[in-house]
Amino acid sequence: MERRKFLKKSSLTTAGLLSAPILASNKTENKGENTPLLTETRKPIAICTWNFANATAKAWEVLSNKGNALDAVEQGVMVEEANENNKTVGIGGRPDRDGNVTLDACIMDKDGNCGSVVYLQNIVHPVSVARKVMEDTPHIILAGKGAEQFAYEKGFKKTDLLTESTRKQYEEWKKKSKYETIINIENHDTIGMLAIDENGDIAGACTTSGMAYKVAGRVGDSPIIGAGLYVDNEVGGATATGVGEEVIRTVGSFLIVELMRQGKSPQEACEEGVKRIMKKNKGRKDFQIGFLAINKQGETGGYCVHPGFTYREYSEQGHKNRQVSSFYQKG
Ligand code: SD4
Repeated sequence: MERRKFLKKSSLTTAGLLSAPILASNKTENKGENTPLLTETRKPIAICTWNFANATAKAWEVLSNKGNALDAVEQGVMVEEANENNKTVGIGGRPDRDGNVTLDACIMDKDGNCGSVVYLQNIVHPVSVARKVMEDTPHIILAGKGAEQFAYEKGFKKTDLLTESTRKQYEEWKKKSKYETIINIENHDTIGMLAIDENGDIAGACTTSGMAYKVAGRVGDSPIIGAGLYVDNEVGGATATGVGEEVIRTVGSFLIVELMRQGKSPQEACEEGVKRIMKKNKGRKDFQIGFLAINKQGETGGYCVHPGFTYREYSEQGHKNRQVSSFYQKG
């Protein structure tokens, strides 16, 4: 009896606390869901972390042929999964400290459906396995051996993901066996992609081999819905690259989408996302994070901890590599 009363009271209090500021800010600042209706939507459009021109070109090919955003982001990031020279995604990705390449990926559609694979081995296209998890199972995340078995059942081929070049680098690394992040160089080529199609619908995908030489079994932010990727078709989408542990701690991509819902531009929301992380890491300079966001109108923005992060954008206005400002300045 006592407990029931308490629960009822506390949920009312929580509801009161939560709704008050939202109502107030809508009223006084006229921000949030109404504001975007005032501008015309820029669509179709595809953006991705870093300078992956071939990936956005592929996404654009899908979008400009009236394809949907979900197909565009899947096919776009697949370009990097298949690219052996990208040492942080798919085949050719750097292994964990035991020499195994383990992949993380996720995908999310306009209806909030999502699928994810974590710690997946021997499959070149984890994003497509994630899409199968989303479409063909009642689940969202499949891990490790189970995810691999599921992939084979869906017709994916077993492939050795360690290439000659990553094998050699790994042998070299083993001599010291020192785990360290090297800003903008070693660990940061994860591709996160967001797209809006002709219908104005948004989808996103994110795929990575994670941090090089990580502890076996480590999973980063990239396949975690809300951390490495989040899409809300009413508001926009966000994705992340960099040291995943820090992105998970702030549920970074979800945070950015929610900040946009409250009226922030994609740029402002990404800046706030990085600032939240830096607040928890006062004075730390040894890691990079890059956030990328798009809102329902096709406005884009990005922000990072250290200079060096860029993002690629493809729309009717052209195919551009966008420079991103950073929390710390050069030198
Ligand atoms: C991770 N966020 O696994 C990923 C790493 C990354 O480019 O972005 N690499 O933490």
